[in-house]
Amino acid sequence: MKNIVFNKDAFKKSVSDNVKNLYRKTLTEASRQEIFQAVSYTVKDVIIDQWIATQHVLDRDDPKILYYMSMEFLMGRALGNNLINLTCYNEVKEALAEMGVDLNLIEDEEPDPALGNGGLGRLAACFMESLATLGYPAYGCGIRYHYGMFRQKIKDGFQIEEPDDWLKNGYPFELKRPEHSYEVKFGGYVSARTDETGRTRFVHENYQSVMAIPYDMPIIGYNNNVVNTLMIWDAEPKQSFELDAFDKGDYKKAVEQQNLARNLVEVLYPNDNHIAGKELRLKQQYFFVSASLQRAVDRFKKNHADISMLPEKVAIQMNDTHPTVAVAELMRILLDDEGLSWDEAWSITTKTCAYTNHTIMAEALEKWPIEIFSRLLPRIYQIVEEINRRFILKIQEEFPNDGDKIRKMAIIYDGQVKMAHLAIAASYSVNGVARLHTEILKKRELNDFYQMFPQKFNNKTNGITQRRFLMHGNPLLASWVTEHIGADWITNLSYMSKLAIYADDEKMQQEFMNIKYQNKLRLAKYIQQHNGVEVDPRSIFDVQVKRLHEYKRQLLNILHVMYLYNELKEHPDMEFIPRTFIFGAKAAAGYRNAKLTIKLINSVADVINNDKSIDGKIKVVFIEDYKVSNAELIFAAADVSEQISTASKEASGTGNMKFMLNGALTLGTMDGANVEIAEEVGKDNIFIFGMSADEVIEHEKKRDYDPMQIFNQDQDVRKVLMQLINGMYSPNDPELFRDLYNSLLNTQCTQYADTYFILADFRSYVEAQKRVMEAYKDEKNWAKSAILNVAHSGKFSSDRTIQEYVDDIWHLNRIKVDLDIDE
Ligand code: NBG
Repeated sequence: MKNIVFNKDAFKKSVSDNVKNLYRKTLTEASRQEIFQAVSYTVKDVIIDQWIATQHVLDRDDPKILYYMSMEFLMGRALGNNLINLTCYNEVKEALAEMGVDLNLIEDEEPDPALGNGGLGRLAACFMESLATLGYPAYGCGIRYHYGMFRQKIKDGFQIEEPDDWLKNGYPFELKRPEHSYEVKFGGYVSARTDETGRTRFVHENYQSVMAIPYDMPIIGYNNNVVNTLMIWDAEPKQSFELDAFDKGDYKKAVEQQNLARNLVEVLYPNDNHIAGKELRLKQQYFFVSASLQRAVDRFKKNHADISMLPEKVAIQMNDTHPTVAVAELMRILLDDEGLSWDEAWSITTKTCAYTNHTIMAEALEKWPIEIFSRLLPRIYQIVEEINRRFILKIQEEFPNDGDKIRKMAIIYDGQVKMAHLAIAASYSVNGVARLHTEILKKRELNDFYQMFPQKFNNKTNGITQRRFLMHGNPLLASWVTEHIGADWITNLSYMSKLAIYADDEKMQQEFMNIKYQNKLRLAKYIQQHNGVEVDPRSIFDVQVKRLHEYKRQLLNILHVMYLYNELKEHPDMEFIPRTFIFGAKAAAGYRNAKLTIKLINSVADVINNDKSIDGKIKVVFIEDYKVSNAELIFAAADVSEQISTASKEASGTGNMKFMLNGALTLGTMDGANVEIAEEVGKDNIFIFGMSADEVIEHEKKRDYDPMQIFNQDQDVRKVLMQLINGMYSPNDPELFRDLYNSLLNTQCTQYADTYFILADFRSYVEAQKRVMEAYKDEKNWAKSAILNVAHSGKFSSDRTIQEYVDDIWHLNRIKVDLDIDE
């Protein structure tokens, strides 16, 4: 059944009416932003019917529901993707064209809702989309940050952060739901009272509280009428100056309570894979977790009198440790509100909560000082203490003669609350996000826990949604694929393998390369407009876009560019295929080496792009404000995908999958999901280099790595590093890049010199880059490899990932939504 009978005239009339009603303007008088709003409201009208119908199915069938708890949802723009999933993108485009409106320009008016940092937040967004497309009932639970990920400006080559005021014009795809508001309490103290039945009750007093107000955003399944909900919580003060009886007349407290509400959800912490450890962050965590759980339990209780049935109807997935207070909050609700015994409450909690680990980076592991935790969340802290007490008894039982285990595994130790330990103790499932990552968790990082609970551990290799990253981002390639193998890939990406038989077909190769060329033209135009740099669409587009982090080794990439430039200067006639090195990356505002690396990339770009003597053979481009919307253009245009993290450090990566789906060849280390990409596509169609994870871990253990040796022995390395400190790229301030130089060589500046093995992998990277150039010379063979990359991307759909979560962890059933349910 086609879900929407698109009525062009009705659509056009609705858009004109909306412009009139919203702005008192005719279409010709309206601005693009106003037309964007009007079109979005028209689309929302269509969505609402499906949304209501989906809710009615949930009410009628009472299926098990997933609550996906995440501090981050990096949604990206909604309009285009909503139209695609409603299967009326082309019809709307046509209708608007008849009205003299270009849909692409209208889409550009939408702010990117950037309520996330990078991979972790974007994964949550892809998961929401796949859940809806597969028809699984799910709520995303998060925070309605007033300011999302900062907007990046580049000034004199330096990153400047500007606030992302994404709500400034009003966001048409959200719906405020004040009728589902909840109170969330902070601070105060807990006293124990004995009630009339003789039971001890814990009463929370003298607290401050805020109201949590949910805003719902629709998550539209592809062509199936299913509309799930992302509920993100805003904070409002409890009725101005309303205080509990206890505090009546306390003016100061009333003001504090108002300020709490005002600050709580103001801004997303812009750290990726790094914890700032700020008190406000813990408040944010408890705030959205408490509100979401209260709503989940209320919803459950509407249909069920017996709370012990909760695990049959509710699954809670914790996206990293950020929402881990959920386990203690659920215990609190079950103990204090529902009056269950500890054992009953624990049994329910540990059948309901599951945890995903997204990193082994030490600086990303959440540990809260007891002082902060207990002061902010006194009752929750009591509960965590009791969980810890019982957990330690279990550890002693399991490892009777090993006192060290308690030190290593306790939830509270050394004055800190360790959130990962709490998550593992209270979850029935602990998963990593790529096979290698999960193996490292089991064998090393979480080995103690794995010994104790082997049955909890499992792997769920990440995935991405092909609806956004192919259909929407690369319509030319999407149509070409459909033309040749049909449209099944849209909802089952494994069908892509049918393309493989065409990989040797020269006509197909040409068509593919032509599409790539068109996409490169599109990106070249964007770069011209945004950077004022002209790039040759016939050059190799070699791309590294992702968060700036030392372990992701953007520094290795730019050092290689510097090396290549030296080579070209020394051997002007050497064989060379023109190359455009494209970077895009935000650095956390306080991360000095990351920001300096951005400056270095821009400085190198300045020198090389303006050196006439190399004839434009190398261009370096830093794309400002890398975000979901320009990412789609970039993936579509890439020839080479740089995935060059130090092996063992990148848990999975998901950009790697988006490039592959768009027919770029990976140049990468055997890290994260690169390992599985290599396995799927075959070693002839990928460029692998560098140390293995085992080698890296071995050197870390032995502490026997000495980058200075490489510096002394490899003249090319030496030359490039000297150029960091001789003013070649910073004539006015030769010391500018000293810290980067030091990070590679100087043990005094960092704990270990070259923590991320950049020099160790440098030669191997240079060799791999040579292989890339050799391969590109043979255009037909390159096209073949590129087509095979698309063909073998099937595994990396988030549809596959979600189905595995459903089969192994959540055990949900699909719903079916017919639009005439109410008629
Ligand atoms: C990130 C990893 C990535 C991974 C995403 C999604 C965190 C803490 N982790 O490798 O660094 O792809 O999570 O799983 O942001």
